[in-house]
Amino acid sequence: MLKVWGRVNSINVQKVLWALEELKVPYERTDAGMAFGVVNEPFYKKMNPNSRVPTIDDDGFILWESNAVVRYLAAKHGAGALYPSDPRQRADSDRWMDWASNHGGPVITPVFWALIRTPADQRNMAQITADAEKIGPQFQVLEQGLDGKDYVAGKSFTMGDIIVGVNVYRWYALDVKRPALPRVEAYYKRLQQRPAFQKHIMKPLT
Ligand SMILES: N[C@@H](CCC(=O)N[C@@H](CS)C(=O)NCC(=O)O)C(=O)O
Repeated sequence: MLKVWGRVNSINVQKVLWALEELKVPYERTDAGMAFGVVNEPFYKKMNPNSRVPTIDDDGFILWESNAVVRYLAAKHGAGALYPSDPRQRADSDRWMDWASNHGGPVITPVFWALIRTPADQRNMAQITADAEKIGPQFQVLEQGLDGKDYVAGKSFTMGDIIVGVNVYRWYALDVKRPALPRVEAYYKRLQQRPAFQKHIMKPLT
């Protein structure tokens, strides 16, 4: 059976769990990372020398880098659906995966760490407010991208929605000011209808 290493409160692990749930692929998961340790053990470093999560073992095929894992799983189990067969729709889905990892996600990370993983008495609220203000302009790009679309690559849910969706959830789950972005809000509501999103993503941030 496919094995996944990684703690469930990791955004990168969540992408993989969400994809597996959408694809209805059975798996075994082992906690690893942060308080769980494991990532610095020799057997783990042999699989993933980055000492990061997630890592998967699919019948001896070891893969890390969460977006690559989601692409692999989508290609293997979701061809023509999660992994679009039309090259342009696939490129569109891919583009939004890269956008989320290079633009949408990185502006959320400092705010997430400051509000969720920093004790209240050590938080620099002025810095958090300034950092939170950088998120809206990035998500304005998604707002434009969703014009005329239900999902990032068109009418159907694809792998790109997983990488964008985990970041959308984090932004809305953080106690920060957000500009009104009607298409992003409607998209977020659409994602919330998905049982796999409810199960793996809609959890308190820790
Ligand atoms: N680009 C990598 C990043 C992996 C990464 O940084 N994972 C974080 C968790 S989100 C991690 O392993 N942190 C250290 C830990 O959990 O011990 C990916 O997408 O898989």
